[in-house]
This record gives sequence, C-alpha cells and structure tokens, in this order.
Amino acid sequence: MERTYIMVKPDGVERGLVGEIIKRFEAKGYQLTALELMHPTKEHLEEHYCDLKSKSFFPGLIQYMLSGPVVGMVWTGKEAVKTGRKLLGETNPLASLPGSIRGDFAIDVGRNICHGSDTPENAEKEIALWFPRGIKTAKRDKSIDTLI
Ligand code: RTP
Repeated sequence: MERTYIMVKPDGVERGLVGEIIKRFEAKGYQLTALELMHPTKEHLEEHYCDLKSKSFFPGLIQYMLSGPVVGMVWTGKEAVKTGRKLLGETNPLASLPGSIRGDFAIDVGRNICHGSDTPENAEKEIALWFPRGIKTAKRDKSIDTLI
C-alpha cells in the first residue's frame, strides 16, 4: 500500500480547514496513518523545500510556513500520492477546479492551504523527515477495504 505525506499549512490551520481536509481523504477511502500538530524550525522547512532553494519565492515560502503551526499527516492506500494531489488541486489555486481543496478554498499560490508529496519516493523521504520516530501502522480490517 502506498503512503503519502499531506500537510495542512499555517493558513489552512488558522482558517480551521484541518477537519475539512481530513474529511475529504477519509471519504475518498484513504487510511489516516499518522497525524501531528507541529511547529517546524526554519532549518526543518529549508530541508523539506530544499529543491526550491534557488527560487525567488523561497524566502517568502519559508516565512509563510513559519507563520504558525502545521498539521502533518500520513495517508495510506492505493495510489495515495497521485490521488492525494488530485484531492488537493493544482499548486496555483486559480488553476484548481472547484471540488478540489485548493479549488474550493484558496485563490493565492502563496497561501494554498496544503502540501502533498509529488512522488512515492519523495513521500517516503518526507515521512522520514516529519515523523523521524517512525509510525506504528495498525492493520486495517480487510472487510473495510471491500466496502470502498
Ligand atoms: P507543495 O510542495 O506545497 O505541495 O506544492 P507543489 O509541489 O504543488 O509546488 P512546488 O512547486 O513544490 O512549490 C511549493 C510551494 O511553494 C509555494 N509557491 N509559491 N510563484 C510563487 O510564488 C510560488 N510558487 C510556489 C506554494 O506554497 C507551493 O505550494
């Protein structure tokens, strides 16, 4: 089963959208595998976004991500990475269709509510970065999967 790292960014937490985001992943059929409210350091965020270091928006991105707590989550299930990003919508909320989280709740790329891993390899790296003590995965009752 594939895992993805989904993070509610500070604007999503401040606007009270954590429950809405969890609801959408649960309704789709994904299993919540880990969840934590965190106050990441600048260094931690620079590591998470290390691929974007050369971008002009990088300092603003880090400042935005430091503006409040984030909620880190791991979701598990079939094609969790690709489908997780579909549930979130496009990076630029204005390009996101209504029905996606960013399409329904955001208009600004610099305040786009949530993060989702872009590949299964990056998902595992991000899960290791954000949940360094590891995750205990409860075995899910097989009868639930047949209902989804
Ligand atoms: P994320 O990692 O947050 O899920 O976003 P993503 O893969 O869809 O997009 P990425 O290119 O990795 O950008 C990471 C975050 O940087 C902010 N951003 N600002 N032009 C801009 O001002 C700009 N472009 C990107 C967004 O918060 C984006 O989610």
